[in-house]
Amino acid sequence: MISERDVEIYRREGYIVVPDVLDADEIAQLQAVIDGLIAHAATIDTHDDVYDLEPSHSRAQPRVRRIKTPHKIDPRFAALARHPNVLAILSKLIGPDLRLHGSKLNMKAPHYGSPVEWHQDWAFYPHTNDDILAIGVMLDDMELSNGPLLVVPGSHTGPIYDHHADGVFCGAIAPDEVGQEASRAVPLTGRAGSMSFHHVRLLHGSALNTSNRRRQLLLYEVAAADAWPLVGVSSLAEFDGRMIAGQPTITPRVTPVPVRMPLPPAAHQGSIYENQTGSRQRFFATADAVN
Ligand SMILES: O=C(O)CCC(=O)C(=O)O
Repeated sequence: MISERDVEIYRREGYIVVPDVLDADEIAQLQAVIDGLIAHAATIDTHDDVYDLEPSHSRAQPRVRRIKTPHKIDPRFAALARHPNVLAILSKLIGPDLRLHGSKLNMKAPHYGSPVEWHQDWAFYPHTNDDILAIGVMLDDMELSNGPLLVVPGSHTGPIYDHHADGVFCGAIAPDEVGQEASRAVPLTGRAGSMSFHHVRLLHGSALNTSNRRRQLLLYEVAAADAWPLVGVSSLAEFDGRMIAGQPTITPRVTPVPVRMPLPPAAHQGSIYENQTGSRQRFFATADAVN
C-alpha cells in the first residue's frame, strides 16, 4: 500500500496520508454503527465511559464530540485495526510487532464541532521508545473548512513541549509556546476512506468546524510491541491482549527520547477536550466565541 518513498517521507516529515485505504462499502458499514451510537446519545445528559459531549449537548439536541475507545464498543472498530491494508502500512512504518494503545472517534459536527488545541500525543503517553503513531481514518472528506488535522512537518524530531498549566498537566501547549511553529502547519486533507499516519511526537491540533459539513475522524494509536509505557503496565494479560500483529515481548527497547511526564494528572479527566479546559489560553476559536 505504501512505497519506500512514503516511508522516507514519514521519517522526515513525521506523517503521511494514504488515499483510499477503505472503500465506500467499508465506510458505510462503520457509519451505520456510528449513527446508532449518536442516536443513543439522546438518552444521556453527561459524559460517560462511551460518550464525550459538546458543551451545548442536550437530550433534545444530542451533540456528541467523541466516542471513547470505539474498538471496545463494536467489533467492527476492533477489526479495522487489523485490516490487512492497515497492517501492511503499519509494518513498514513501525515494524511487524504491533500493539493497540487506544482508539477514539472524534466527531466535528457542522458549525460547532470543537477544536483541539496544539499538542503532542507523546506528552499524554510517553514510552521507552517513540515508534508509536496515530492513524486517522477519514470517515468524511476532509477539507480545510471542516476542521481537518493540522500538523507541523518535521516537529516529531524537535522538543517535547510543556503541556502543563499552573503546574498541572492540561494536554495543551500554550499558544505563545507554540510560537511560529503553528504558521508552518499543513492540513491533512483527503477523500473519505483515506488514512493519515502521524508520529507520536508530531505537533498537531485542529480548528473549529466552521463549514456546513460533518467531519468524523476515527483515530487508532499503535505502538511497536517493544515500546513500553513509562507510567507502567498493571496487567500483562490486558497489555498483551491489545497486540494486533506479531509477537509481544517483555524486553522493552529503550532509546534516548526526551520525555515530560503527564503529571500531576489533569484536573479535568475523561478526554483531551476535558483535559484542555485546564489550559489558560486558547489558540483556536471555540463555537461559543464564534456563534
Ligand atoms: O480530532 C482532531 O482533530 C484531533 C484529535 C487529536 O489530536 C487527539 O484526539 O489527540
